[in-house]
Amino acid sequence: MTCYYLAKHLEACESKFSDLWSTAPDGYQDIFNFVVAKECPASCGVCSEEQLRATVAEADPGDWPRAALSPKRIPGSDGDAVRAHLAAAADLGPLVITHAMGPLFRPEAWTRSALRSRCSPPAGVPPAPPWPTIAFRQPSSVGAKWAGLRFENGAALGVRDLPSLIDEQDSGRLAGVALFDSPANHTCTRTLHRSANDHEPDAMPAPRFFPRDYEVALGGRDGEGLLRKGGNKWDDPDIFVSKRGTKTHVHIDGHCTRFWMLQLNGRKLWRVLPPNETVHLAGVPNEKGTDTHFLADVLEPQAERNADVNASLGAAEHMFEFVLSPGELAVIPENWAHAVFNLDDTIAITYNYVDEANLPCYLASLRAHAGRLLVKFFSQLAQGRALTDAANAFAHHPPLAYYAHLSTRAPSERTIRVLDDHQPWGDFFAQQGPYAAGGTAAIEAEVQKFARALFMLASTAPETTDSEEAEVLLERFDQLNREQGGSNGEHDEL
Ligand SMILES: O=C(O)CCC(=O)C(=O)O
Repeated sequence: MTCYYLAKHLEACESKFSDLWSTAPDGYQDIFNFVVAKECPASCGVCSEEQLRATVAEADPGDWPRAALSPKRIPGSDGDAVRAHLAAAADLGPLVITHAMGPLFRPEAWTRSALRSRCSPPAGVPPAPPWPTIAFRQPSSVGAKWAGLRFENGAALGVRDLPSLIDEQDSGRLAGVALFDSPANHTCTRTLHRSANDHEPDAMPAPRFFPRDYEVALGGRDGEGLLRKGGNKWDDPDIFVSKRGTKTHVHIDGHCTRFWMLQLNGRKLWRVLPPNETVHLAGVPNEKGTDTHFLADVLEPQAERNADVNASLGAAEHMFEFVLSPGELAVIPENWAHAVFNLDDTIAITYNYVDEANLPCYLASLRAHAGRLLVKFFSQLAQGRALTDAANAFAHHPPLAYYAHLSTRAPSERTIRVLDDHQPWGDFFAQQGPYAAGGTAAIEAEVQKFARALFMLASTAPETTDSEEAEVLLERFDQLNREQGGSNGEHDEL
């Protein structure tokens, strides 16, 4: 039983976390004031102050109990080899592309001080939301939250722009807080090469190895539209800025997405495990049964405080380990668990995506989600919600709209493409869907087809049994959706 687990589940405890944390390690006081003292009322005699401190201590990663595997490393100039690996990455595992951006990457442009000065808001312009996305470890999140991290918007800890986060990290006040998965376009526009007309030196274009993202297929030219994360423009790519010694607990990225990470400053140590090894990670399903969090600490397999759950890590035969250095780009395939330790202060850009390789897996995960939404749709109708209103609202639900769209238009060809050149991000977004030219009106017309399918689904009340409800609804929805013109060939070329 881990300390984390006890903290979360034991009610009969002798002392309080807030007492144990009364003197927090340097750099963690503000986090603890903010979170631990308020939110860890449960505690227990088994947990010692020493054990709790160790959850955030700057311990170097412990050795893996077996021999680690090394991922394939391919130079960015070898597009064919990259493409071949990406086509089979779900089986082969992670890939490191070396010199990924060629001469576009100049290390001196990506130091902390260079980033700080490039990302300062213009003089006289007060910082405005959306605030930077930050994350930090808290003892009760391990095994209970994605990546063992608590996410906040920066304003919760007084961080309203990237320069102030860098300052607070360096002063030590927020050394344990990372800028994590923060939309780069909001957090620091100048890090991205947005269009052919913007001549921002050193801004990064979309890497040529990943020209497709089906998750923006219903989006428009400038990233507007019905995007997965709630319609936010330019939700990806994301930027990460972390201090040495911070770590991201083992986790799996959601919805079968793959992601790439381009390392811009400092080095990160990665440990990556194939889907068939997650059984050794002491998974805890979340309450909804839609995700699993892990108690085992793959970055500290020998840690005394985790001896019970970490013991099973020794049974995991395949684990890839690598260090990602500036200029290198890592690709982590869908459903591969991974953990990261920042060996230095680091800066990186990431993008989660769906292309021909992981589309079937993504569609299967969307289908499960769409089934739950259809059940919810019917339960709202039963509670008296007006049909037109409900059909319209649910048709705009990104997972349902994406499922309706992609399940009828999934390309038959699964060829992975690699372009000749890196592209400005605006061009990247523009080429994702057939709707860019028509703007949001064209996207809306498309969504209205799903609304009609929902309307007709409800009008022909299905006879279902509880256990089969979602599946029966999905089958009918699929049929009605096709009839609404989902596969009329008009937009088949995504
Ligand atoms: O770099 C990090 O700290 C974590 C990156 C990661 O695991 C992810 O984005 O899924």
